Amino acid sequence: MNVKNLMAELERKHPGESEYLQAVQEVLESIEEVYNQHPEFEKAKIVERIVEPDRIFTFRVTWVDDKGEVQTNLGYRVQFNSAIGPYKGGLRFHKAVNPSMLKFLGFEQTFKNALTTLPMGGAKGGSDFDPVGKSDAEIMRFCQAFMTELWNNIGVDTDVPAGDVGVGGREIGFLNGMYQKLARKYHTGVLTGKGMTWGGSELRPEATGYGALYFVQHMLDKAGKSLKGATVAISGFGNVAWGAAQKATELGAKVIAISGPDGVIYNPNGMTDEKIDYMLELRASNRNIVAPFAERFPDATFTPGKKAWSVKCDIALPCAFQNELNGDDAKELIANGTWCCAEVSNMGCTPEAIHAFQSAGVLFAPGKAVNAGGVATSGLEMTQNCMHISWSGKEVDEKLHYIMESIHEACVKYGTQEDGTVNYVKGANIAGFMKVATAMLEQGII
Ligand code: 2IT
Repeated sequence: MNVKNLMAELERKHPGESEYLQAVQEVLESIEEVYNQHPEFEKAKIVERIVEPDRIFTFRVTWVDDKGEVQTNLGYRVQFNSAIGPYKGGLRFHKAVNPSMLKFLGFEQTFKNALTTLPMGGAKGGSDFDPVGKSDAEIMRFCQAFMTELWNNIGVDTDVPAGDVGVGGREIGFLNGMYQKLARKYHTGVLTGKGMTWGGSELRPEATGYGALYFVQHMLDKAGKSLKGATVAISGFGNVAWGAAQKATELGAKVIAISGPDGVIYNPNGMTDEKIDYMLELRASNRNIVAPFAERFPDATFTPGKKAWSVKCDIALPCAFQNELNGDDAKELIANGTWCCAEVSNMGCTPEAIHAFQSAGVLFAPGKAVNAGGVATSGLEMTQNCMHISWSGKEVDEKLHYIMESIHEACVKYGTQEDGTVNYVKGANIAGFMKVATAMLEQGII
């Protein structure tokens, strides 16, 4: 394999798909050396196959808003790779959703799911529907309209969607209701992230953030550091940021920043249960602003237009969106003494930021390892649904712990460098790739 030639070919085939090309390039650069030691991969053209999705469904979603006006959005499902199991991955509702974004997410999901130890292939989907400012009734009508197109392409053993940015428990409820009505199939396992009374798993809402902090714990242990007393800056205030803030606080760290598109909240005294609960209220309001946090809690201050990375912290946890932490942000963090950055969002850091962290000796781990606890717990939800049982929160948490530890071990196995430190980007990419590539190789040319 020659990364430069492969990337040139992909750029020619998929011009302008910047997020997708960025995600592919990162993985190819990490695996190049190992790949070239496997002539059987080269012969089966594994890499040329693995970078292209199996298929993409694109559809129109038409619905009527509260004013009676007809609205039209685009809907997608990218079924990326099914070599190790049925397609699995979230749905993102965000105004910037396009095929490039969903292809990058589906590609990342394929390797992330491989890391979880569970048998799940990779997928992603969503819509350019913008939930900001929408009423609950509008969100319901949109979800129903979206499912009228999607239902025929998903299923318990084929493709199992879940939430992502803009899709939480409320949306999964509306989507599942419509799925059952259309498909006349009442298996509880066709979507994950369900409510607790209709097949949801304990701890699924918390799992992405909790899993991320378990991973960070292992990473810090290995480096002889600890979360205790560390200051943490978190971007975002949604489901992922909420779980991360909760677990970081429980493990003895102080969460001193959260942020939104409108600016940053500086929270010098750390989180309380009340503050963490309020994050849920902020999210549910559909306004996508974080400023009211400082009105509600006077010991916190709001600065408009600033990112979480402007706050001096030990540990930075991007929990919002891709490329939300760039090279300049990384430099600012490094100058302020940050010694660890773990991506909790998918591809939260730009390549320049990752490079800056790695050159400065900042502990860095990529999203597909750090945030895999979310989809792993979705996998556990599928298992419970298929067994028609539900595990206690304690049982799910134990399994989540084990999975995050396994992912950390896989990163160490494939990412340990000559000086004994771990390159987690390389480790995660090689570990995920080796599993999917081997599965593809053993199942022939299809
Ligand atoms: O990015 C992700 O891993 C998710 N949005 C969760 C996907 C899932 O199927 O639970």
